[in-house]
Amino acid sequence: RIRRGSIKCRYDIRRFSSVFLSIYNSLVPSEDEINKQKQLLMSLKKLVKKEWPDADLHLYGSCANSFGVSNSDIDICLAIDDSETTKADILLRLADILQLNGFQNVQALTRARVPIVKLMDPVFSISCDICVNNLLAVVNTKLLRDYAQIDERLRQLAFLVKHWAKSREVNEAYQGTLSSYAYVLMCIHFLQQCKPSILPCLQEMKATYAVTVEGKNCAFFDKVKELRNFGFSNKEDVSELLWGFFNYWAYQHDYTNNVISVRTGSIIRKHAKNWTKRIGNDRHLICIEDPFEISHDLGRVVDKYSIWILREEFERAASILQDYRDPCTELFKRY
Ligand code: 3AT
Ligand code: MG
Repeated sequence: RIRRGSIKCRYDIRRFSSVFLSIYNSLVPSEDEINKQKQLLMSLKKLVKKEWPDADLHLYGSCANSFGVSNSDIDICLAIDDSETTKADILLRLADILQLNGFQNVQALTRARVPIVKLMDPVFSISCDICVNNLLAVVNTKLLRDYAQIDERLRQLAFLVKHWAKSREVNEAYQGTLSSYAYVLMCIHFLQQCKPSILPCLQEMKATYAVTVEGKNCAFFDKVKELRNFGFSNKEDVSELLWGFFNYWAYQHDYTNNVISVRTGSIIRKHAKNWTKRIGNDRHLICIEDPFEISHDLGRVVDKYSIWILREEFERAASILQDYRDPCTELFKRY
């Protein structure tokens, strides 16, 4: 199957920039919401410290990586010494403490791929997941947050892509489509490879931040304030980038041979990673390398059925942005 996108939009896509920006602004969480999240974190910290004085809580995921739309759930990681006990026991004890302190819908999911306690805060009605010692997620959260500070177009693009993915129901990793984390990495990759590039590759630069987590050396340049002018020579705005993103995933990406890699700021061949054939449930039909767990393909959840859904959706989005007189409503139309 060979399909090609056009290089140009039929209408001047910049005419829609203000509409896209107002959609973006409507998705950004308010100060008030962020303060409520902070207060919830503080009250949870107090409870945790009382039981485990040496433990701590860290926010991760979209409430901390700056790609969270308003009213998202919040993700929290409990950092604790688990050498003498199991994660499951810690979670069960935590669930008891939360229940005793008035939290609602408390549930310990100890058999999940990432075991968590779910809860709802009775004051602000914020839903929250707490995991144990998932420190790689805390570090990848920092990487995403640091990228977001370099150029505001990343945040604009990623919010619109996430909003599109949720509206079109292609943001459900357990149903064979992609996680929010995967979409943000796809946006970062797109802005790294565009010409002139809008984002650098922080992991290829001199490391100013380095930690070892689960035996993995996580190091990158994090003095991102110094990179504020990095993408200056690229004048594309959010509407052009959104169209470019969908055009890239619809027509330009080589799904047969290539892996996108934010870690190297470029493309890697599937051959080089041994991701050429299905092993178990890992099919590697769209390959997105995790920046730290480099044996981990975030596209592995995509199966031979959902890859077609995804690619059809990328093509649909690209063609709407290319040909429609008024693309904004159609693009985000509920599936
Ligand atoms: P939402 O706004 O909640 O959709 P999110 O960024 O919070 O977006 P998730 O709730 O799916 O995304 O995941 C929470 C965080 O967990 C995001 C990332 O730091 C980490 N994470 C998620 N999936 C993976 C993965 N497959 N590998 C490594 N880290 C992951
Ligand atoms: Mg989340």
